[in-house]
Amino acid sequence: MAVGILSISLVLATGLLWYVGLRCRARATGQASEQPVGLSDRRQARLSIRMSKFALALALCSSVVVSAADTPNFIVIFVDDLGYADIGPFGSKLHRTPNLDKMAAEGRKLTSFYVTAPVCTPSRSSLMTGSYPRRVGLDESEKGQWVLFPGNQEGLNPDEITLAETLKAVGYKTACVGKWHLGDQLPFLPTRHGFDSYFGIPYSNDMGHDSRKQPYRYPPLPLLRGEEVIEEEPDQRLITKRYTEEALEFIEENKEGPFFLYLPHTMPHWPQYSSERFAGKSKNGAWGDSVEEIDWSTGQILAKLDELGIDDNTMVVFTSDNGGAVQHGASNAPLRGGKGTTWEGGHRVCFVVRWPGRVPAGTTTDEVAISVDILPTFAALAGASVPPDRVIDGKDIRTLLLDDQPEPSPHVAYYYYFMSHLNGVRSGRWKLHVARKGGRYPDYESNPVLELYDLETDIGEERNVAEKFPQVVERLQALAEVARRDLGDGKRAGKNQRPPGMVDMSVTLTSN
Ligand SMILES: [Ca+2]
Repeated sequence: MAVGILSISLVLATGLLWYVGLRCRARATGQASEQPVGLSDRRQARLSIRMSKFALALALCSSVVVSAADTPNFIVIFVDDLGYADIGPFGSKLHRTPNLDKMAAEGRKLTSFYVTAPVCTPSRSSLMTGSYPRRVGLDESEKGQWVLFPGNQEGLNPDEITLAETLKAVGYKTACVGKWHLGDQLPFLPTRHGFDSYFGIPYSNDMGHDSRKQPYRYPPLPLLRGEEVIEEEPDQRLITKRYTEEALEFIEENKEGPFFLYLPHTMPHWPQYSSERFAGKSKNGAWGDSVEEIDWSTGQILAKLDELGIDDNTMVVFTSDNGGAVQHGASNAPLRGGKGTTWEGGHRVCFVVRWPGRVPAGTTTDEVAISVDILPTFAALAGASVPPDRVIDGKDIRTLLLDDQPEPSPHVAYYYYFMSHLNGVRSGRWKLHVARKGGRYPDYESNPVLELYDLETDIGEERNVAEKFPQVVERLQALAEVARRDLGDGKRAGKNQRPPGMVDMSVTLTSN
């Protein structure tokens, strides 16, 4: 009853604030969303949507209509650079992953699950916002880099409504343990984006001293608790173990639920490390060792849920932030390419979901799903609302996760972007490559290509059938044009882009 009254009053308050927020925004920016996004526009837009974000937060609060007993806990294990075929359920014979084998046997595999970029930062921006990287301005950094580096001015815009904020608004406790990589300036840290707590190395583990020759390109690698650097150059051999301990502690403390635990592992991104129990034990060098330790970690988490009796009320997702780094030991078989490419091996990742009694055990679906879908799907399960004042790309895919006979994918098209460039589009069984990156950083540009592959009969993208199916090419080219108009392509601005967060002056978290 109390919740009901609270909801009604919040709805009324929200209506008023919502109106005020929209008025403020309209006054400050006019038709800002129709304009190309420049730096000064970015600052202006940032100011202008602050009010509407406040109203939104209240709007999300007001949707508390599902009682806590009905709402599941969520755990997302987001592994760094893990290959499609690096785990048993996706065909690895090299790595021993008994816990993931069991998880898949008790849950469902999605074999056409896509992230939105073949590298860290842009991919992570989509998981948090339900939007393509170009929509939220994190397709490439302000310096034209493919991910953010220590001390960049850019980060995830504080005005974005994240997955954590969406769930927090309906009473979830939230924690981020691991690699954030959406900006290292104060306004961009996890604790400013809806997470009650944070513990981890905030960006890639090669962006420190450990793996670089002198003179060092980056300051010492920081380990953060909350917003404080608690260690410099932490012993990376222990990082998976420490993340796991933090995760278990958070689960234990919040067993009454509901909670959202986001666990983006630092490993097996180069340079790989693992603790003594795993180091040198796999058949695939340091890569295999760290993958097997992540399997162990996942087993610890599942065992904890069982021990606490919250197994049936917790959805666990295990996936990767981008395709496997083959040069370091990953396998993306049978997919072509890997990390940093727009072949399937760069964008399609392994995905296992488990929720006993809700996700049908031991099943697989090949329907297309995208990392942007996590936000609206979790929101639907939690009784939360997706941000109504902006375009997001994600769809509610509860059917793909929970139904015995899932409905077809809600996505007419999936877009392969490399940094700012549209490189391809998938629709149904067909994938059209329209461009491919050339050169090396900092001169990445995409060169036009026209190649059509039938992913149903040619998952390895070996036979270009563009000449044989001109009408399919034409249909997919039209879909590519839809993306260019909406999200932009290269220097061409899209009409529905939002600015990234920017600070005027940046500092690094540690100094040499
Ligand atoms: Ca990555």
